[in-house]
Amino acid sequence: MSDAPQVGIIMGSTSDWPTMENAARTLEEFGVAWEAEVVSAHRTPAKLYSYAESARGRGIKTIIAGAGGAAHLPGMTAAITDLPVLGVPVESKTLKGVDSLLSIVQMPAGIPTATFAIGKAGAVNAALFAVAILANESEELAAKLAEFRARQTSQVQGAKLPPLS
Ligand code: RP5
Repeated sequence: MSDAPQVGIIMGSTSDWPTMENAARTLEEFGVAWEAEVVSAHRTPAKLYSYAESARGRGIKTIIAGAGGAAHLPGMTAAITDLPVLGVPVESKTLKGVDSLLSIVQMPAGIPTATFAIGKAGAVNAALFAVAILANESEELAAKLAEFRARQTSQVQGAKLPPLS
């Protein structure tokens, strides 16, 4: 697989990294090359524009965008590029990420922005979704994804509940 990043992970703040590194870790498990940057829709709007506008030309196939609070980063990114944008609502302190979720999920018709679960589950699933997108063009990646799913199924099938405490 090529070393050039195929997935761009962006987030509104360094404070989002503990959530978003779960996406990076998941991509690593599949050997998918990624890049990560802080790109804020409201603090660095010019950087957002240049990042999103240049992404396709740099070989990026899909962008995972995480943000919290008034989380307009995923939607704004999707407005600038027609690459698939996978939005991760980061858990906020005051509203527990419900604000982030609603900010990302309620895009008006015309600019689709995929929306995942709040927090770690969303970051992991966005990465798995990115792998699924890339797997359409890679038999090697499709096989790895099938293996991952089979392994997960057998782990659950073999799970033992603890005795009553
Ligand atoms: C958003 O504001 C970021 O995505 C982050 O989740 C939130 C808080 O940012 P900091 O104040 O921690 O930098 O833009």
